[in-house]
Amino acid sequence: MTGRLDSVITNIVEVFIEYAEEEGKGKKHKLSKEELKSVLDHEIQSSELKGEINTDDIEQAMEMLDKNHDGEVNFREFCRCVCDLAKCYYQKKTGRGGKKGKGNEQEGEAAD
Ligand SMILES: [Ca+2]
Ligand SMILES: [Ca+2]
Repeated sequence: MTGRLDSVITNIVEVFIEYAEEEGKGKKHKLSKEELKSVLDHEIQSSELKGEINTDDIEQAMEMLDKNHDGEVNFREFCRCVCDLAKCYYQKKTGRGGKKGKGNEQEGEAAD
């Protein structure tokens, strides 16, 4: 038996590994700009989520995700990206946690 979260978690890891190794250039355990574009283009298909990340401007997406500014997206940064998308989707679905802080951490439990 595989639970839904089992699939989510294994998929996140497998997708990251698969794309991080894709081009053989840059670091194997990180996503280069090209690899990031590739993963976003191929592995995000719903228009709702696509709207959250602009892959036409991959420079900007990279800047947003590359928290430690080494020019690549590591697994931690990738997880944050997936998590942010999940939060966006949650907000859209439930209308909760409205404010969309760009980049800055805010755990939305404040005055609702
Ligand atoms: Ca790579
Ligand atoms: Ca980075």
